[in-house]
Amino acid sequence: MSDTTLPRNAAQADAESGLTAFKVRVLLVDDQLIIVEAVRRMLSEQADIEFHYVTDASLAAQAAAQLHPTVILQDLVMPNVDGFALIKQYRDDETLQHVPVIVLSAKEDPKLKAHSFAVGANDYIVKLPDKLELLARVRYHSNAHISRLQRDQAFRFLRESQKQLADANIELQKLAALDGLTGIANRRRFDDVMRVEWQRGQRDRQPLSLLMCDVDFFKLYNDAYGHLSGDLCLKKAAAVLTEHLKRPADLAARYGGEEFAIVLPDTPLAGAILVAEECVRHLENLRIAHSGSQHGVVTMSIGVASVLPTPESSVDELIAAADKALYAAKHGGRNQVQA
Ligand code: GH3
Ligand code: MG
Ligand code: MG
Ligand code: MG
Repeated sequence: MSDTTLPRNAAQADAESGLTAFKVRVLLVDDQLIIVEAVRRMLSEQADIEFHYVTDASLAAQAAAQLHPTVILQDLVMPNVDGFALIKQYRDDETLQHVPVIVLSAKEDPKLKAHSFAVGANDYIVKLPDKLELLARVRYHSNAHISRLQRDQAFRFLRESQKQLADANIELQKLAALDGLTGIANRRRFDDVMRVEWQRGQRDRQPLSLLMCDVDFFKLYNDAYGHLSGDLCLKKAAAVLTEHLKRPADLAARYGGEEFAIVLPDTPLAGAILVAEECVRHLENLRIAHSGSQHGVVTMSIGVASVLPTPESSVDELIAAADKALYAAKHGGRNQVQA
């Protein structure tokens, strides 16, 4: 087993810290302890430099992957393992391929130098170098690598932030279309959907139906049971309306106060009246006590209108027609549908 100083959790610590404060972290791979000691002495007084080493070259790649060094000092001649092969191995490893490698060679030999660079080394020093030179080269290569890591980290952070912002925007848009009390579509969404469905109906020559729904004697309900009970009652009415929608394109919206609207694209009058009847009966059958109503329970009235959208007609006319039918339902005794 080789003599090493590897902290097992160095990579983990980096990953957990979020935005990392990078340190110069040197990994020396050399089989000779005397060299290890000499290099250690040269680097030991530097507060910003962390020194690690491995003397068993067969463990070098694994050690480097664990440690995330900012620079590797690499011996060339070691028992069993060729330093050049090791450098190639680093370059083939996704996590190590960008880590600068300084060859620490016994020989001043142009061929060895050339080959070192050819297999992917970043620098070449002859052992033992002067302390000042070693420090300068270690710092130079480490700083370049740290800049790269910081840039990668900043890009990742930016990408993640952009994604979060986009997600938040989608959520905001959804929220902006919803009524705060009942959770169904709000007036703004109703207006948007009406405009779109009007155009679609014109293009496809399909009828567009609108239901205007209004809770009966709701002012009296508030007076008798209080506003909080009134709010709860509106939530129940909204739930009743959404329950009777049959197609994905159908929309129930809170039009305002205790009034709701239902948009039914591609639906003729007869079909729309059926949906309205179901809603009126359903709310009545909930039997929510209402002392101020002649029915004794909460009810609603619905006016229904349907048109074949044309360039000559308008959304406002459809709304006015449904309003008029609603007025008739109120005057006809409430708790009913008129068209
Ligand atoms: P009608 O049968 O003719 O529709 O009588 P109404 O009392 O329901 O009609 P009116 O328009 O006079 O009263 C509507 C009431 O709805 C008055 C208002 O206080 C109440 N209201 C509107 N919005 C809300 C709300 O968000 N919560 C509660 N609790 N009440 C609301
Ligand atoms: Mg050696
Ligand atoms: Mg009203
Ligand atoms: Mg009302």
